[in-house]
Amino acid sequence: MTVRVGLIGAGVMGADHARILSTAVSGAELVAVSDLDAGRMGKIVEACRTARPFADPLDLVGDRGVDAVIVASPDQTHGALVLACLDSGKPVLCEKPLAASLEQCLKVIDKEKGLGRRRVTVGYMRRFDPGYVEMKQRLDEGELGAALIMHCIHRNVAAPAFMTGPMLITNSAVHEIDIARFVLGQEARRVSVVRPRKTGLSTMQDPLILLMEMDDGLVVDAEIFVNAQYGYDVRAELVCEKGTIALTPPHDVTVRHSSMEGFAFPSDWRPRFATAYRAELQAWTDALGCGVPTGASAWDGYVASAVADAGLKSLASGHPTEVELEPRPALYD
Ligand code: ISE
Repeated sequence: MTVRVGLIGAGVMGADHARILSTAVSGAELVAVSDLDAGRMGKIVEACRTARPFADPLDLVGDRGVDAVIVASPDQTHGALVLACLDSGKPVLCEKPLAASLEQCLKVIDKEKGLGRRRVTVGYMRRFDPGYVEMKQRLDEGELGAALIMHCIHRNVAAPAFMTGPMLITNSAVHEIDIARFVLGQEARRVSVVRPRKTGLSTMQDPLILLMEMDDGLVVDAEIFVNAQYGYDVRAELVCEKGTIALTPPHDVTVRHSSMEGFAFPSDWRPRFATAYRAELQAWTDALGCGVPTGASAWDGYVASAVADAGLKSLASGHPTEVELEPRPALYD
């Protein structure tokens, strides 16, 4: 059976999801797209002839020809659209963050609990990146002993115009929060944000360092630098009792030229995480037919946002902030 997918949001990520879904995922067909910008929406309809345009995203959600929805609209619209999908009983893959407030994340969880089954997947695609998957697997195998420190680096070329200071945490650092939870299998208990000297190329606190103290005392440090200029660069190294595990820079060739050796950095996250995005969409599609989604759940989305929220408080106060989590409902065990 082919799943008929509707896409809300035709920006950078929406267009990428549309392309991947139409060219590299089996068992799904893009049948609808909605965006406030008719030009962007039109481009997707033109590239993907099976997609009908919808001016109103709620009409898309309610349309009987749409079986499942991808939400890739601006961050502040996510929560309401996910709730609308749940009202229609439709599965939804929502880009991160799950919602703009913790209250709204909890509303999503409540509604999903009421349905009695998981319908929401949050687009923390790094969970499908082969490097992070192997890092987790090797840690779980136990040969390296316990993890002590996780070092993370998250650098973007330049922040988009809509990026605000808090978004370094709610939009970028949330990936580090989620992947640390995924790899380590632990929750962050306390968060501190360190403010290094600011780059002169931005008015925001950029870079910043997010420090997470995890359940059993191990520490995760994540440098977030969204105007790093030279390329999109994501790194991670896990320091364990008997060794380390680090992601290797993903590139196909090394070039030697003019007395130098090197490789090119991608300009953003789409090429860097291309394998992960495709695997995420395929896994989501496969689960729609037969069972429980394998990606990040609404609970994972809530926790990432709760840790980010503690980070925002620490950024404002300059002090470490405890992470407060609601009890985890059985649906997410
Ligand atoms: C962006 O929204 C993403 O999701 C990227 O993966 C991340 O690296 C970037 O910092 C975010 O702004």
